[in-house]
Amino acid sequence: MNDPTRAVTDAELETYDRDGVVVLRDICPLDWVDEFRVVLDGVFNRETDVGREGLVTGASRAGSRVDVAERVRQMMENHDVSTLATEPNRVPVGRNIVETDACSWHAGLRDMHVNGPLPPIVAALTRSERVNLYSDQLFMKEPGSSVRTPWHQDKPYWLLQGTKVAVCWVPVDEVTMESGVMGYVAGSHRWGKVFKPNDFVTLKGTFKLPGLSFDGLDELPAIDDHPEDFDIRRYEAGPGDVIVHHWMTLHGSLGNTSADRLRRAASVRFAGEDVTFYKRASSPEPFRNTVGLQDGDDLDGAERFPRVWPR
Ligand SMILES: O=C(O)CCC(=O)C(=O)O
Repeated sequence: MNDPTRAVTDAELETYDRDGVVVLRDICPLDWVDEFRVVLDGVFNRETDVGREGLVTGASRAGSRVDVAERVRQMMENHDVSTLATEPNRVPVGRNIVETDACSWHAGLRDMHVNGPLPPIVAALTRSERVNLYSDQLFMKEPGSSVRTPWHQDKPYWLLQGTKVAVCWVPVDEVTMESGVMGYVAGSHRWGKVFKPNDFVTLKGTFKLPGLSFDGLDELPAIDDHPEDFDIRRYEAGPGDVIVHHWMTLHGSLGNTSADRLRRAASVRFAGEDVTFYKRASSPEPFRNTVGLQDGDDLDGAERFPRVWPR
């Protein structure tokens, strides 16, 4: 149950290298996905007072949790609605939870990242002899929540340096064009640019958090204004599938505008063999001030980044 159902093919490797994203169909055992869904639900539906404080302090040991739909509803009162991360002309209903770094406090979730099917997949795609877990982010878009995950690139958010960073996006529901399909700008991992990190609440805004610096970072291109200029791939996906992207690939998702489809997924982040710690000035990670490593240090030096491959 813990191994992938099959090996990554040469064609999939080639696609990942060329496009910076690849869809691996039917690669996770369904009984593993069933268990994963239960664990994710436990996180999404628990009673908690964890909020976005960690984003401000960087000292959280319980990650951060934001109901983006709730925040957008509040912001609609005094912001230009067209700048907010919603589908046009929609008022979000229900929840749109973004839960960051749950694997740092949830031992069961962490165990599924460490001992499940993802590590050998990442080792194959990044051609790495060794892989460490970095962190995770869990996404739940309730029907009608209509909040997009705006276009962004992961590199400016993370406390890492290197090239072999891969992200596994693992859906536990059927995700359709209407229920929050993921989109990727193919080839953008090779543009050589690092973009200002999006704040996830507006379509183009960046974080206004104390201590962060975006000096030297690039402005995000206006992808939604000129979609024809970009090679945008949207992939519907469901239980058993994993979409893997390179950390420099631009990506985002549409809002869940469906009437009755719940859309839950985990983004599990891994570091391959050339990756080291880096206290990145633009990183809003809620745990950024807790790691205790120096720039250039091996990730093995921190308990929160366990070695996951070889097993
Ligand atoms: O599920 C989503 O909407 C966004 C996922 C994401 O940004 C990621 O996998 O890094």
